[in-house]
Amino acid sequence: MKALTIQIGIFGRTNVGKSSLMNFMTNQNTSIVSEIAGTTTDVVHKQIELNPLGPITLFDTAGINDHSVLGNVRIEKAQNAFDSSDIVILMCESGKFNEFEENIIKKANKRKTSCIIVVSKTDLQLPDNTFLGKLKKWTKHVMLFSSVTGNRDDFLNDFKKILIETLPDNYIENYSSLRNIIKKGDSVVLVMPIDLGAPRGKIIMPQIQTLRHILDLNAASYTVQDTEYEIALQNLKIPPVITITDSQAIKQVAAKTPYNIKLTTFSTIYAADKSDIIEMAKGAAVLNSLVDGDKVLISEACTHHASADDIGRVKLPKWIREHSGKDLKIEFVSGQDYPKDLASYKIVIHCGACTLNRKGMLARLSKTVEAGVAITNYGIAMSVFHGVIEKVLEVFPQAFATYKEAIIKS
Ligand SMILES: Nc1nc2c(ncn2[C@@H]2O[C@H](COP(=O)(O)OP(=O)(O)OP(=O)(O)O)[C@@H](O)[C@H]2O)c(=O)[nH]1
Ligand code: SF4
Ligand SMILES: [Mg+2]
Repeated sequence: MKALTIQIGIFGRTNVGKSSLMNFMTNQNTSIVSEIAGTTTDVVHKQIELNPLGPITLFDTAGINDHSVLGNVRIEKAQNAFDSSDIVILMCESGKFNEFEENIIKKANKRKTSCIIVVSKTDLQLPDNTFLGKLKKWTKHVMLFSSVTGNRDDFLNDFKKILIETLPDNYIENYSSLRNIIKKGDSVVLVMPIDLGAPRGKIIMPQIQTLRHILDLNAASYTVQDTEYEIALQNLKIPPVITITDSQAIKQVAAKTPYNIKLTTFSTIYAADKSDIIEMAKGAAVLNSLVDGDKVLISEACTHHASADDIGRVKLPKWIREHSGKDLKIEFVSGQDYPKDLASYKIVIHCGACTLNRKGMLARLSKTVEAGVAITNYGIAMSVFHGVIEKVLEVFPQAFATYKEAIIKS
């Protein structure tokens, strides 16, 4: 399991603060911290869920500058941790970056492993510009850290941004949120209506990807149109663990789904796999508190030809006006260019972004959130408008809790 996660090793001199960083990031006292150099003698690892990237494994290692303190076996273990790291965190203190640190970066470069330099103990001494300039020559990813005065959320948010930029595409692309929902041997019903909006002779991307992830998980899927949904439920000897439906049919499907069967939509799964379901759920809550004059941006990642009952151009504006009962200013944008100035919008409702890769969608999401604007996607918004959002989010407990919390606050 560990091998399937992103592996990040923390390296640096003894006493630089590696174990403190590990504990700070995991929010647990996983590693022993002490002022005695050479405290960590073995590799300590701990997994954390770093949404939206999924699980990452952090390794805290022994400082490998003082060979007399460590036996060869331990040096070898730290070396193995280095070899299996997808990303290397190199810690140093302000003003102390010499041959030892340079060798670690050189080794990482040789393996084409990205390196993030974390300057530690900044409460004691902040690095000056000359020192920072020196570090930037080695990597553009330099972070400042203090285990005493640092804020965990801020640090992890900055860290996530660097990971998204740094990690090879295949780490970012193949994330499947379904692995937390179904297991080997489970049954899943997929509802895919073939309506006017469905492309001729094809199955759309979010559905194909979900199907593929179900196969990868060795679960069984049963695919029907909404008109055959009840037959599917009757035919299965054991009820499915979950029904996943196209958002367009969510209302009818929800009405026919017994309470013991979980229910979600392809768009919700797509949001979890391709962007950040927690942020999208938080954004969805804003749809319940819009006021007159609020600006809504409907954003599509491609310029497809809009049909007469197009979801983005026709249905969503109608539903959002009906749901809010407010006088809203609704604008549209489509294609490669995402607006630079987002601050005037209250919320962005984004399409599924099937033409963007995960990095691309995450970049749009972080730009929006940084501008202080809410974001959600078409399918999640539709679940809000049809009154089924809580059922649909139940399979994503953190997103569900965030949605509820945001509703209470608004
Ligand atoms: N003031 C201050 N002290 C720190 C900070 N981080 C770590 N320390 C202290 O520095 C000492 C070493 O910290 P550790 O986290 O054990 O360092 P390490 O790199 O894991 O050390 P070894 O396992 O011995 O290689 C401890 O006394 C910590 O309390 C920091 O951000 N600020
Ligand atoms: S990029 Fe967006 S608008 Fe274009 S087809 Fe995919 S989901 Fe639809
Ligand atoms: Mg340590």
